[in-house]
Amino acid sequence: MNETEEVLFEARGSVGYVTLNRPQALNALTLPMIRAISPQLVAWQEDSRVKAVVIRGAGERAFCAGGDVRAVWAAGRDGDPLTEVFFREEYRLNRLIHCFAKPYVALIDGITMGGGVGLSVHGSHRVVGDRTLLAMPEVGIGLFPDVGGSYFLPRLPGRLGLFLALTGWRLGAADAIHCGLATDYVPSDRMNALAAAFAELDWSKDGADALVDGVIDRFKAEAGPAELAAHQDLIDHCFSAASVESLLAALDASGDDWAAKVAKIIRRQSPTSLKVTFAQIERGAELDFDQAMIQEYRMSQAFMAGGDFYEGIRSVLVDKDNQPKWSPPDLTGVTPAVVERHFLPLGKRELTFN
Ligand code: QUE
Repeated sequence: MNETEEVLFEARGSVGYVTLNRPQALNALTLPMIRAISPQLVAWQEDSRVKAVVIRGAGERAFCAGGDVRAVWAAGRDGDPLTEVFFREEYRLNRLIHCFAKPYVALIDGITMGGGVGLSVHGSHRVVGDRTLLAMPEVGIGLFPDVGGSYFLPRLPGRLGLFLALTGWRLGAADAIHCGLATDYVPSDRMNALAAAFAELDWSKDGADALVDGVIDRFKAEAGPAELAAHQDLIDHCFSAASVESLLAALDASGDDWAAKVAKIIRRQSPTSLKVTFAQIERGAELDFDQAMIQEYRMSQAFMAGGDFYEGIRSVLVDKDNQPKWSPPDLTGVTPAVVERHFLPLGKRELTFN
């Protein structure tokens, strides 16, 4: 069994359990964790004794706060190849989960951002709890909503995907279900019992998916009202605009207090990230999963060659001043040619599978 201290594996009953085990770093996903999880998932997929996989985070605060972007930041500064290797292997793991042939149950009862969304949203069952705080906040660190965001965001109801991508909006349990990012709500005080119940199943009785559904049905509850449901019409109207500038104008013109709050959040994000992400979501609607991941790998490498990612990590995670100085500082400086540069093929460095 391929195991590091940063991620724990256990086979119990007919279930493979993965525990992300860096609670002091909100279980942020490192390259060694990716390199441990990927072969273990392949082994469990091929092992007929294993009927399902359950993934969770150690500790009560987080499922997974994202990719270990601080390590990637340091690598970029030092000219270390981690800036190429990390995204390649993370996106291949996202694809492995997307293609996983057995039930894959993610218990996302805590902070789940970026890379943590990539470890959960592509699975068959995503269970949220009272501690869930789910977001794709990358435009706030001069990056873009990756880990398959090109694929899953354009496929959310209405214009929610673009709204989440450009705001980094933090979803609780009810909103995560409203958006379709989560499948079920289980109260946090039942989450450990839920996790344990899968190992007690008699898998000879029924189809694996139906059995997993049946267990979750025994523990689930109503998540309550989703805040975003009340704003769906406004979101769908404003985020159907043809550009970032015009969707901001639509939010301003709505005269709605909540829309003003949304516009203010968007205006704090990296202008480059905003315009590139707008194009990413537009193009992603037309791509299949593998094409989406290839597009994202191109984008990741373009962002590594730019400046806003380094400034974003500095301001949010290193100096923590939350005063990023984006370059260019406003949307007018981000020309169509600059956007287009983030989608160029990479030749021999292109993302491949297998
Ligand atoms: C946007 C992000 C991330 C973020 C904050 C953002 C992200 C990420 C982390 C993070 C948080 C705590 C840690 C850590 C990383 O924060 O992707 O190592 O201990 O991983 O605003 O995309």
